[in-house]
Amino acid sequence: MAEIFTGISSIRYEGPESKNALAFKFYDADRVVMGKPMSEHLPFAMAWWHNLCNGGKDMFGDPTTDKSFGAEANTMAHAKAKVDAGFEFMQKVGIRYFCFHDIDLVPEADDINETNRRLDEVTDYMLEKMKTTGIQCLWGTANMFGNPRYMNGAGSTNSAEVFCFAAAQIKKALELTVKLGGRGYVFWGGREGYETLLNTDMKFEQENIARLMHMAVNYGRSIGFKGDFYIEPKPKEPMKHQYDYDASTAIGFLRAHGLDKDFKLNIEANHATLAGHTFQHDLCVSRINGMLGSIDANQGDLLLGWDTDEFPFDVYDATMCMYEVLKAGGISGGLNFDAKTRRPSYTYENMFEAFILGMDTYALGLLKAAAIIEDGRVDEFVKDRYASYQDGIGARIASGEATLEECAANALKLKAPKLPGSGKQEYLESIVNSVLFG
Ligand code: XLS
Ligand code: CA
Ligand code: CA
Repeated sequence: MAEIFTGISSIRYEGPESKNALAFKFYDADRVVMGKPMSEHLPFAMAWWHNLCNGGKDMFGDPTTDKSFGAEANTMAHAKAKVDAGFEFMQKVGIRYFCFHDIDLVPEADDINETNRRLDEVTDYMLEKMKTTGIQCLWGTANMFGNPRYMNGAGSTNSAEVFCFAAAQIKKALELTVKLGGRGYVFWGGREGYETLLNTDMKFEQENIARLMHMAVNYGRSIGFKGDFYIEPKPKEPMKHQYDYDASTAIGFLRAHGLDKDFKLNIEANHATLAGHTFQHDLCVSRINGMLGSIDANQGDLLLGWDTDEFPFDVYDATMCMYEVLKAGGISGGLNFDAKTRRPSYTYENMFEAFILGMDTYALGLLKAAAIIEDGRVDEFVKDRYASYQDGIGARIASGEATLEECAANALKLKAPKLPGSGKQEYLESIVNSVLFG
């Protein structure tokens, strides 16, 4: 098998002083941070769709990058060339995981039976590569948004026939995820939403999504899938309203339908900001509910109102992300670069530069988050801020023993409360700056 990314060798750590575009400045896989090597804190994954399938096509123009990898489009030869390219790429970058949608792997046939046969063939080929390289599958999923049959959703579709096709795709994608040893299985409900309530029975649609998820859990467990199922929240795009709006909404849905034992969340940075939250907000909501499973590590552009899926370079965001991950005691999933190079960055070398940027950004995020925790001033401040709940009436409130009458009597006795302690936001922000840049 011929080398695809010729002229690019394995990417090495050279340190912050390095000017070599094809070297890591901060990601040093074996460096131990808070008791664990960076590579374990940061189980990075390559998204098959962006890195191997997406050539930069957008609504206004054709692809700028050639992702044929020497094979004819829409053939099994191309599917296998993508496997060759993907494994060579991951080995050179030092990425240990990948994520996939079913139809990222093979061209979809008119007959789903033939698509399934192709999927079997390509995953046999992937499995061989996985054995020789040690590269693993982070998660699998089914693309239930691209094909026109999903115009009205998959679980939420108005057509029982289409619902069955979604079930068939999930069944196969779960089988493939088990075959490839995937840690997780994702539901991103891109078309699970609506354009107008004039034609939509929202209650029925949401219940049907839950029914489909229950079917997936039952089947997955029956074939030995032991990993987590994930919902990946996103508020909009492609639909105007998507049911999995944000982490809180998705957790409420999972609990309402008895799915919370089998599901966690896959939080994507760019989706959180589209929902009007910071990335950290949705990570924190997931963490405090015991549901932080996996992360799609990208970033959006706050000047644009859509999902730009950029490689992350914002060290503040990466720091606050890793702060949540460290507070969660790690995640069972990983950090998937659901990100694509900008359209004018069209060379193979640019693909490597993008991953170097993302991995270095998260390495910095990890180092800085650990430093904030080790510094201790932020944690200490937060603890002190709630000190009034440590004894007296405060302790009775926190333990759930106090009654409304008791609290009210306390207020009447005090006549007027003291002002609560200062929030000192600016002081805390300056601590973060001095930890980041001091
Ligand atoms: C799209 C989503 C999608 C999921 C997987 O916005 O990010 O790529 O991660 O279906
Ligand atoms: Ca996205
Ligand atoms: Ca994603």
